[in-house]
Amino acid sequence: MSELQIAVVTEESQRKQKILKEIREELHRIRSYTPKVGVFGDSGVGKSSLCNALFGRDVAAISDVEACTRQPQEILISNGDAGGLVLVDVPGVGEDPARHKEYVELYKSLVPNLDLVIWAIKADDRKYLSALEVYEEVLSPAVSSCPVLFVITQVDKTNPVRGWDVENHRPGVEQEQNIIKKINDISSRFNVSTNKIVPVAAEESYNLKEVVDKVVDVLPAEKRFSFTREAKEENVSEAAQQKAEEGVWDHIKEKFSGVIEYVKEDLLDTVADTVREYGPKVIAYAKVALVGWLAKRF
Ligand SMILES: Nc1nc2c(ncn2[C@@H]2O[C@H](COP(=O)(O)OP(=O)(O)OP(=O)(O)O)[C@@H](O)[C@H]2O)c(=O)[nH]1
Ligand SMILES: [Mg+2]
Repeated sequence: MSELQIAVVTEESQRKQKILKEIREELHRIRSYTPKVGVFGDSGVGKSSLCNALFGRDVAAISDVEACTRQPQEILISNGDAGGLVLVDVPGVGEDPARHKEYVELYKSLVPNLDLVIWAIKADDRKYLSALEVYEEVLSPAVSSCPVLFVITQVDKTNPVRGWDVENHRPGVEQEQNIIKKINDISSRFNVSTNKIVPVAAEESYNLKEVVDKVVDVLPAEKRFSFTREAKEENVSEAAQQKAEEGVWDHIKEKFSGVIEYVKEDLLDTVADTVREYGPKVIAYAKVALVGWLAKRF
């Protein structure tokens, strides 16, 4: 090789190394991202119970008698690994007409810093007029770009209450029909797609996987992984895992569009390097997902 050829090869390899380093840094950033999730809903609808069930950790003391969440409370939940997740538990939406304005201002100041809002409505609650007002002022697509997932809580209390399928921990036939009615009602009142409304019964572990699936659908690509990382493993479906993992790579492809083709061959090794810190399961999964992703996207 001539000196010129050697210089060209060296320059090329340095350029590749630089791109790969930037990709590695971006991967690390999104793998260890700490998402901030706001949980909105009247007092006692089951926000804390839902979070405890979703994340498998004791998020906050659950109270039946007194409203225990008055100030927005930020709770960092973490399993000791990278990232964690911040839950923002906000005081009851539309509970106290006298404080309506104050609450709306509070929500308005919170929302721009949130990656997701979980809006909880209790299955047997009929009067969500003030909640609707708050939603329109604070979170509707006209005023905010924050993704929102509606969760209908305590659906085991749906009429007929005795219709709950105790053995299989799921709604009976009649309850199911009423749950569908409730979904349609919320969909038309809040003007949101039924895809963004999930019925759950946290204390019955009913439909928690569906919540994670839908969260993954409403989050932007680069934030999906961080949410599935923190959810309790049994609540994360394979499809959710796959979408979350693909979200990582779609984000990388988008952010490095123009140069990613150039380092395509080296990406697999980079994956192995970068996910090592997340344990063997993630390595195996990320590799499988990446091979499939490369085949699909290139
Ligand atoms: N039957 C039934 N009860 C539930 C379910 N989820 C929560 N509850 C009960 O509802 C009550 C309120 O639950 P929390 O999780 O404390 O509600 P919260 O929205 O966090 O309440 P605040 O913190 O006061 O705003 C508790 O008694 C729970 O045991 C459920 O899926 N089914
Ligand atoms: Mg609570």
